[in-house]
Amino acid sequence: MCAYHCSLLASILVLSANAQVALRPKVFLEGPFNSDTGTMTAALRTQPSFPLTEPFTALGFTMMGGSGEMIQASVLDMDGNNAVVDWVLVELHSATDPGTIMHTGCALLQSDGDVVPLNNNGVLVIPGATPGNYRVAIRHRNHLGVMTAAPVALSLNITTWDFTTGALDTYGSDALKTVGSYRVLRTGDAHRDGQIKYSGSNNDRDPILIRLGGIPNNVVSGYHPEDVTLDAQVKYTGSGNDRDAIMVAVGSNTPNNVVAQQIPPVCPATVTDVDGNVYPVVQIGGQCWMAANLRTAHYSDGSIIPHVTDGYAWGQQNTGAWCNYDNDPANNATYGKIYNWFAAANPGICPLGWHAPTDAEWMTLESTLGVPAEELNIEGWHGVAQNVGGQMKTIDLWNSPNTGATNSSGFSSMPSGSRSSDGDFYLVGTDGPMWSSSEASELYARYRSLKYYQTGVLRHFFFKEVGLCMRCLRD
Ligand SMILES: [Ca+2]
Ligand SMILES: [Ca+2]
Ligand SMILES: [Ca+2]
Repeated sequence: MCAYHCSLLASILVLSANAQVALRPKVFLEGPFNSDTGTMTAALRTQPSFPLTEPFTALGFTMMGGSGEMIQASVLDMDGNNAVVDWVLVELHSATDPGTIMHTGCALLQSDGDVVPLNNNGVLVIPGATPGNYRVAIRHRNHLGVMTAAPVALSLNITTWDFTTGALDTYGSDALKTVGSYRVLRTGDAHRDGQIKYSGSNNDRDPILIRLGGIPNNVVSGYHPEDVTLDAQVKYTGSGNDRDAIMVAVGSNTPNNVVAQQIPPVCPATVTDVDGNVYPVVQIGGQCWMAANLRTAHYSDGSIIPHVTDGYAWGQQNTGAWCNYDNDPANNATYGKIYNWFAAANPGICPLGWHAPTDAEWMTLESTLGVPAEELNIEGWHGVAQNVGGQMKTIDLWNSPNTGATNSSGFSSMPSGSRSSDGDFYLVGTDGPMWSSSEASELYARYRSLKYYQTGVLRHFFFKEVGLCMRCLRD
């Protein structure tokens, strides 16, 4: 406990439960903070719209435990230093990969900064977390979150982290704001995307005006994300308004400044290949996948992947090559490039820090989306009853009936077709086959495919000289 930052307090309590971790964080939110008293105003708790169910799941936060938790309305009656200011989300991140969230737990924040369990009393226990080393992060729905710089040992012994004094090293750069002698979480992320912007696209100021029906002098009461001061009112003008709080956050003289949260995202929003192509990224379970097909013409070391258009030559390749479907460059932007397996299995095919998925990594994806364990290893269609293919297919591009397509996973699989070993092109509009890096035998390699009239995912193998599309997975 308390291995790195021992200005911190630690005390010992033996819990009777299974091996769990107990912690007592302390944090201040800028919006309701009063530096004269060193406490936060707890104005939201008296609002009828204060949620009794944790708000984070509905807002799309990554939940690794604690989802759906509720509080008793009576815990909001507590007054004084222990009055409830708002919900916060406590995350335990991997010690080795700071972007990976291992466990989450919902908690209440008290006026004096204590982060406490949902009964507003005692010591927080994170569901499912076992003793070990973690980075501890705390998030709020419209303040920028914070994380410990170094992994810290968590155990049954209560560990206290005080983010309010400046003594605790935090992850990234300048994660907290200094107010008097205190450190606080920065407010102003009304349009919640992990950054505070006053102007430009996706800024945090416009949502305030929208909440007010476009009338700047309106005031709307309640529990709203645009209330970045947490005084239970959304205001655009006048004293204590929420717009000024955002302007102050970015700097009154630098309205175009952007202040970013210093917690690494679980997955980056995009990834860029060596040619400069930018791909959207989707998180599915613990995996970060490209949400579009690869279209690089170079390996990540900059060397060229040969472009082979001739059909006979294509079938004779035993080294990496690419082409576009029908040799038509117009297909590149939508469907990406078609690669033979020799290119797909080259360690440099994906951007640095990314790789072609193995057969097992495809299974991880399939399992996350609901393919039963007993189906994962079979040759053929998986997850038909669970509509796993439908969860992965784009709702456009595919030929009718595009059975089951919802793209609810965000994977955005496209019917990109293939090139056979005779050099001909097949199946655009109907099939979306994608390589794995795994061999099936000397002549064959594993792939996955989706089909326009299928709800499942196909696991099968093709000759290595066949051309299929590719997805990359973050290491
Ligand atoms: Ca307290
Ligand atoms: Ca924002
Ligand atoms: Ca307000």
